[in-house]
Amino acid sequence: MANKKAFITGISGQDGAYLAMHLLKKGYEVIGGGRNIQGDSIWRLKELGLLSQIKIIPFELLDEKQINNAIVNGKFSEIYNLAAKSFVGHSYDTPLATSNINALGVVRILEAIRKYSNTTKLYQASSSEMYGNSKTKKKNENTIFNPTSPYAISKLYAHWMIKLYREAYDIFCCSGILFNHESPLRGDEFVTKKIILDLAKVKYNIKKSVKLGNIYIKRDWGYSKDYVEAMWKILQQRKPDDFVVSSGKTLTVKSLVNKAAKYFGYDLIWKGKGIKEKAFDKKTKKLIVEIDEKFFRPTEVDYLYGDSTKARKILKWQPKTDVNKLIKIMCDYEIKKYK
Ligand code: F7E
Repeated sequence: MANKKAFITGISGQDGAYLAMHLLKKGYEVIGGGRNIQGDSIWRLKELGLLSQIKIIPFELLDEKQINNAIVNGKFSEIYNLAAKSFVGHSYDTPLATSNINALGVVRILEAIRKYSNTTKLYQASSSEMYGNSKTKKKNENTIFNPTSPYAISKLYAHWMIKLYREAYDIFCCSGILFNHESPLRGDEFVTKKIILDLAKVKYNIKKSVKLGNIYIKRDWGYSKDYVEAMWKILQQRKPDDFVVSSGKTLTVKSLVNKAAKYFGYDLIWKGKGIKEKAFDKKTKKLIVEIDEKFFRPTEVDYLYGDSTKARKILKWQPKTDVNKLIKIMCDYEIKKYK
């Protein structure tokens, strides 16, 4: 495949790094956009050994002029918009920035494509958070959205704008409605990484305990490396469309803690209720997990479970890594690092 040129916004994030790797393997020229493209923020690209193979340009979803210039000059075949304020918990403290970046930022890209580069294809990172507490058990592309956080609402706005530009202006733009997807490259504040990182710190006596919020919520967790393949496949279809990308299994934060703890040699027993609930190691009686009110959100999505039948059928995509394997990959990574 010659001369396919992809632009990834948010290239320094978990998905940006894995997607860059995927596209380079497919023979793409990869350009990345980032707000802070120096020092620590590009550790993921360094870790995957990609820095010498990609070009990174400063890119900010708030800056219309910069977006226009990047798109006019770049002549990209495909753009993957992965840049966002992505931590749901923070979105309650930053509703304006969240809306401006996650919602209006996408319109800035769509407008630039419509005006200056209308054959460029666009992938938009939509989110399972848009379903919020919708009553449907397994969520697919037709499930009614019921967003319950500033983050989810900003993503839903962008989701509808993508649909509008597809229908009104014939732009090839698509959304992947991705359920939670994790990896060793996940940011430290997201719950999977936080649990595993802190279990490692407890094990090696760097931390007293793992402190968590609501451990009874359920999520459908998959592996980011598998999910970036779906992003690419979405843009290779003849007709633009939206797809749910999920593992099809759901479990509570509490079961994830129990499973991960085993890799650190802990067999957890839980005692107490509500914010007094704690987990101890059965053998040594050592305190491992505590609940801290600080990590509860003002509103919560209790349960997310995705139905990716459409992606499996049309994209011929399916996850290769189930949640148990994902936990092992993430635990092995931290154990190696901390040992
Ligand atoms: O929380 C609960 C928390 O922050 C998962 C983003 O990629 O996926 C991600 O959003 C759940 C929530 O991810 C703690 O309340 C309990 O219910 O790992 P998370 P998220 O909010 O689901 C979606 C699909 C996205 O689009 C987002 O960009 O775990 N939880 N205790 C906790 N969460 C955190 N972070 N920390 C805790 O201590």
